[in-house]
Amino acid sequence: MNIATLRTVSSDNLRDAILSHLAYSFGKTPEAAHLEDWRMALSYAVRDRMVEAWFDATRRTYDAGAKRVYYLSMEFLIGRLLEDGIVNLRLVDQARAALTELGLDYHTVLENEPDAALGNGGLGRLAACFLESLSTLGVPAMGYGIRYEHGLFRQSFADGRQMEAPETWLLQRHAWEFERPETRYTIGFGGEVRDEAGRMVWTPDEQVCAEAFDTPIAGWKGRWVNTLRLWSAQSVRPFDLDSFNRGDFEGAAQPEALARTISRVLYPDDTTEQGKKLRLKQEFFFTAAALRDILRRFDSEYNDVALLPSKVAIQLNDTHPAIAGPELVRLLHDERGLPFEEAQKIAQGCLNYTNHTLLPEALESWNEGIFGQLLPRHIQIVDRIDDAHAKANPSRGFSMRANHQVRMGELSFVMANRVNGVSALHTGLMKETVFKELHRLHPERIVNETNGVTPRRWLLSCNPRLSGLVSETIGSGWIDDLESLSDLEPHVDDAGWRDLFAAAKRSNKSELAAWMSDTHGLRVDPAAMFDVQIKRMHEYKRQHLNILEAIAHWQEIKDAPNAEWTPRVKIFAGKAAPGYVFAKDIIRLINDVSSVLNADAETCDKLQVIFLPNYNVTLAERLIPAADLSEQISTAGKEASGTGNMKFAMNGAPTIGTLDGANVEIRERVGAENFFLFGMTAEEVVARREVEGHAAKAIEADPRLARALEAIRSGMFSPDEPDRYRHIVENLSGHDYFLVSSDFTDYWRAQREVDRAYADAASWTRMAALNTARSGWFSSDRTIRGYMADIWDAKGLI
Ligand code: 4GP
Repeated sequence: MNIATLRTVSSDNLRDAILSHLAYSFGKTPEAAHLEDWRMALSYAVRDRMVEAWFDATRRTYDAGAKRVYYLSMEFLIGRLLEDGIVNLRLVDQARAALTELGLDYHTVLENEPDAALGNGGLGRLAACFLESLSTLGVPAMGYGIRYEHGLFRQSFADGRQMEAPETWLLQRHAWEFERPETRYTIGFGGEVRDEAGRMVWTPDEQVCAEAFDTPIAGWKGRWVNTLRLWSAQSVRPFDLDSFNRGDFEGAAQPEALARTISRVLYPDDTTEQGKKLRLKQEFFFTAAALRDILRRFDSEYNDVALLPSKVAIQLNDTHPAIAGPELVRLLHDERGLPFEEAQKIAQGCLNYTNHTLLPEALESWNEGIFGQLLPRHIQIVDRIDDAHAKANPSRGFSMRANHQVRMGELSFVMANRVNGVSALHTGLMKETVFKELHRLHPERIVNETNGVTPRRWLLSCNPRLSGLVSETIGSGWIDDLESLSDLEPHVDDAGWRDLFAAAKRSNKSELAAWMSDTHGLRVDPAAMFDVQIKRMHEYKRQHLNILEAIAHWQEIKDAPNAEWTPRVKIFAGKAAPGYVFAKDIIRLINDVSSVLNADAETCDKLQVIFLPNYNVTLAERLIPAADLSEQISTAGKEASGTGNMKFAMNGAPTIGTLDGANVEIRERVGAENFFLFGMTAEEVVARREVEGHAAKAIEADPRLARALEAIRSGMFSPDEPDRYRHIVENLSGHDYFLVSSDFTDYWRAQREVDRAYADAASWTRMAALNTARSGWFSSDRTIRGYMADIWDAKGLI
């Protein structure tokens, strides 16, 4: 190879650019290169092509004096970025050809990239979709979060039990970030506050340094590129050479290790005092660094802080960055000398808050002891805000301080210009439940922005067969105008077109089946219905309702093995929080049931249960295009929105679901006849809980349910430990807060309807295709436009 001919890194020819990076960025010849080197070289070659648009976006934003949007989130569940980049820059054919020429397989190279699991679930994945849509729409925006060294844990199973191992995505080289050693802020904790002639001065007794790492996020066609800025915690003190020279190597390394703890792990276990403190530290760490960065940028353009609300919109993704309220007030009042009321008003003009859950245990509140110790000045500011709010609304007994707790939801609400829910139902419930009092006081503040997902990743990139067919049928305008998927509608009645739609699904299923066989040694028949439930494990999401139905169905098949059954493979994937024992027990139960059912020669060609380990974005990208049926079966009133539900619909998998979260809007749009509805409504759920012995009554009324529960109770699925799941059975027959038993009978009915519908291939395909054609509204581009108009008052610059 003649290296001299390959000098230009920005070569138009992707192959040359890859070889050039291999040589000059990684010091490797093609002969010596490992797969990771190739992946890195390709990533750099793709990244180079974003840089110009990135600079351009920055320049245009400054030139236009445009309002900027800042999205503060503890989680950005971005997954892999290489394919995203290739797809959005429309380099797929080139990249494929270049790699083929170099003797490499495109998919093998892409799959070498670690999945950046810097989030737990929906809230984090939503943030990632939003970043991509913000770039697609040319909105001057920036995401701020934490550069966790360890993302969400890696899940495996031992005897069916969830095992957790650290996720080590940063052990491999990461192609996408630019370290910014010059962008560092010192963040303080603890210490004391002194009143110096009426001016409050906070002197922290602990400090860490937040250093920025930037990842470019390219929108569709690479026309606009925004930045995801993640903060890494480092010691402010230089390496302690004295200790080192004395031979105290541990002591010398300690400050660094302690400081780094803050950005080491996503969501440390917060069941301990130490864990709680660390979590609060993380929240303040990234929020304070972001605010300092935002103000620094603002100051470089304007010299009047009164302009802040017209130039800056800050979105708090849930309450995790809620400390932004008091911190911004502190920066403006304590540090810049603005009167308190004015500082508060400016802060309120910039801040907005998205609520993602109504579950009481997920609404953050901090013990005032811990809060006051770590943030002694902020607790004073919270009290002052609280007092002012109480004075302005004297007839209400409302406070953001109750039972020695600081309530972050209330704080976020009071400090926000707009507060939003993430689906119509959820927003309505926010008004009626958690924020009832505040909504009455500020009736204009709550707005709804139903979630969406980016069609670039969740259709174009993850499902090339279907997206190819869609583009052949209606052109490629749908990619950034998803509502135009409705142009597919006339084709669903064309048998020839339906065959193509069905063939795409079948090929996706065969591919998944082959992957499950190669990777997990599982044998499944791609002709069977793939019935998929993938999401975090939680009682409200009711994976146990699904497995209970599987048991009952299996028992029914065993009663009449020669009857006509619609073959099904039930596929589960999802992680349980390490401290959530009940959710972990549900995982184990599903695995135990799977062992028994899959080994049953009489039934296994009719019903199989599979639990795939280590659910992450990459696995979702594999499963969703191959799904026939989407399980969205939460107890009504509990799922704020769901976004997986949208991805499935888009990829032609009808939903079996309750009237919960965005299911309601999905059903409205795809049509009731293309959605398998079951279960109680949110209102009925509340009423049902009041019925004495509701679970026992439901079991008494449904012999199938009783028999399935009895099978679990008797130890049929855990013969070595018959009592293993007794507590689950007791829960479902007793308290049953999530109303699994009460919803079982109707779920069963809906599942049999699914069986019948699936058996009629033509009408099933029509239904699946209508789901795709009518899901255009669920693009995150639409959601972001909603935020721009209703919340941020921001404009796109392209
Ligand atoms: C999730 C909600 O549970 C889900 O319904 C919603 O679609 C998603 O946020 C995005 O809005 N909440 C979380 C969380 O992930 O950590 O509270």
